[in-house]
Amino acid sequence: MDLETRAHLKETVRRFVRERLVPLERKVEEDDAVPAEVRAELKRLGLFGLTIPAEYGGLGVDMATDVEIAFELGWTSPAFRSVMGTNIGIGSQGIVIDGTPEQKKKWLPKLASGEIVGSFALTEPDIGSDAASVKTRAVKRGDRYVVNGTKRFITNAPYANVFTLMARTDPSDPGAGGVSAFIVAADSKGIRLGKADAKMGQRGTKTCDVFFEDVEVPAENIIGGREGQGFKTAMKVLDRGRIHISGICVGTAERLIHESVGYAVNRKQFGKPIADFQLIQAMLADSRTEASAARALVLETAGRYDRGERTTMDAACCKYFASEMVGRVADRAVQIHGGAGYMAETAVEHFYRDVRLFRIYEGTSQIQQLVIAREMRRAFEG
Ligand code: COS
Repeated sequence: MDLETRAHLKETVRRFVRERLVPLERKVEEDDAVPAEVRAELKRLGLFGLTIPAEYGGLGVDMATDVEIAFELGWTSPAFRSVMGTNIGIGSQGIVIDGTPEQKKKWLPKLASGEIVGSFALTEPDIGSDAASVKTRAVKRGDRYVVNGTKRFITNAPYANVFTLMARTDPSDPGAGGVSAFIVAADSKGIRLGKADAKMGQRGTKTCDVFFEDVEVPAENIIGGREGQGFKTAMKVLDRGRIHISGICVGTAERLIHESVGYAVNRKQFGKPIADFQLIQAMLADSRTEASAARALVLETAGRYDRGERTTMDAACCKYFASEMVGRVADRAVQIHGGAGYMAETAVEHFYRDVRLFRIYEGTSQIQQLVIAREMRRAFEG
């Protein structure tokens, strides 16, 4: 994508977010749903195909552009991004990164256009951070696999047409090597959805359990065509996803800072704007400094990703720092708003709840710390 097209895309998304989506935030909170017409508009903008290569009908942006767009999308409620978030990220990238040419040709054009929704099924009732211990089983029978198991908290599962499913194909290997990734059509016989999860925040995003009962999956749907690669595929998907989520965290922090400055300038106490008080100024300055640091780290990491460097550690640093940062910024935003910040009328109230998830999904902060330390040690020991 040339620089001019990239600038145009960014400007289009910025305007759409600020003029169309921000005014709908309260409605999304109240309805716990994104209006259907917004889904259609996001499709028309091409955003479902943001990261899918142009040869398959997507916009095929590089990581640097991906995070620039994430900065813009982060400005509004996470529910809007979630509409196409799995198609952009964890619901398509397994196929983009490790899929066979036939798998790419079959699935990516429809994911890029938004005709179908992709979803990523890794987490299970007993398997969260310990992702290599997947219990869902896929047993080979002739030219198919028969899948049994339960997946939990699966984002966009209620809308999904296709799952990237991690299942154990080799029961003799209880770890990462026994796991394979499959492309599973959501209308396959034997798939059942649980009821929508009731969540702390991120209203309008949908997650639920997915039950697989003797689901038959064609053997050709194993991602990359080889057993035992599924955990690595999942990790590569998450390496990319973590940079994107970090971009979203930066965008949300900047929105919260915008709300905070606006409130501090207009709210008067003791006869003057609270922005005149140094204790308020300190909170604003801390938030701006931390958001700027996260922005720089995310851009630097995206550039390195695009240059083909190994960014597992850097992606974890981004996710760890940016998600913790936006938690602090949201907390200060509520504090600056005082009593008003605790009330549902202000945007900061729902963002405070929304951002809590960023420290948990796509790897908790503690998992990011573990990945960072491991990579440091690996580099040192060679
Ligand atoms: N890219 C490519 N390959 C990777 C990788 C990466 N980022 N990370 C690990 N691998 C490979 C390893 O090289 C190893 O391969 P070999 O056996 O050939 O050497 C294999 O995968 C197993 O790796 P490891 O031993 O490090 O796996 P662990 O079980 O120790 O797990 C953590 C590592 C904890 C980092 C991993 O399970 C994880 O990220 N958990 C969090 C999961 C998560 O984010 N869940 C959120 C829900 S999904 S939205």
